Amino acid sequence: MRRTKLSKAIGSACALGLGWLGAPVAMAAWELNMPKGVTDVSRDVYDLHMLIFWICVAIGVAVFGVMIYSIINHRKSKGVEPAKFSHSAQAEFIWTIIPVVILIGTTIPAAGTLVRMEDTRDPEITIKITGYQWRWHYEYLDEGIGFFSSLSAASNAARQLRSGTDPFQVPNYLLDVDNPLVVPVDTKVRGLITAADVLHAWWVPELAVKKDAVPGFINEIWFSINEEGIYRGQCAELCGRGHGFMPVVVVAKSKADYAAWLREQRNKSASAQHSQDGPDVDTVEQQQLVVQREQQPAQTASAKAAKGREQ
Ligand SMILES: [Cu+2]
Repeated sequence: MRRTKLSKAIGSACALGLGWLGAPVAMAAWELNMPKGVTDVSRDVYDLHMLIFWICVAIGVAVFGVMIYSIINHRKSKGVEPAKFSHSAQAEFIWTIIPVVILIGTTIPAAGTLVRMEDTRDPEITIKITGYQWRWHYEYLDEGIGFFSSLSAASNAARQLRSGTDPFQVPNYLLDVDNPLVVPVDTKVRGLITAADVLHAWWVPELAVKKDAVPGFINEIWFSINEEGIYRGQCAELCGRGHGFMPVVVVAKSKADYAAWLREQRNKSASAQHSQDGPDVDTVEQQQLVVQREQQPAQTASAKAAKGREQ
């Protein structure tokens, strides 16, 4: 009688577990799994992740299955006498050979994907990506254009202490920028990633790219996006007070739209250079100074306001 109850309980627990695993729609809605992404490499990474996941599930089911079976059927209360042997060459051979086969079986596809991820040869576009406290700078090396990408004004206003704005009402709160990185689809884009102050990391899950930005070093990444769209990410290396406020936004446009965007950017930078009123901002360092100067009055005002509140 007790045995029937126990078997029923185990059976319903297993059914529940299998039902949950077999519900991809529900899982997608909960965003439990990693995204499939929009590049061939990101899909390879996803497939690899799922392959390893199912191998782990099979190992878990086998190990816990044997354990639960042994606990139930070989328990002391049933009068089972434990085995007395202390050595078994056969058992040792089996528990060595099975992990070796699993390791080799997972290493082969993993190595192939890793090699593809690192193959930055023959890019069509090269962009230098520099991390700053707390914004990104993108420089299109072959086009002579570059710009800073900072947290959007709406998110920046809502994040302030006692801003009075409900962050849930701000679209893409903390995941939106003023100037996104714009790239064409079906094009091999190489990123040269570095930082100008402290460690940062450029991370866009949909591209399966996450790479450290290290001052004094250049790390390489590449991606070729298959679908037009907006892909969002964040800095993934704790880089100071504003770490949560330097998102990454990549906009993938059709090749024609990208060419139009490029023309617009060139015109913009040409008119900025010829303007007599504006400061001359040829280099990244000069641009950063301009940004700092623009922010200083606002920071001083907010510091004064904070001081006023304290008194
Ligand atoms: Cu950062």
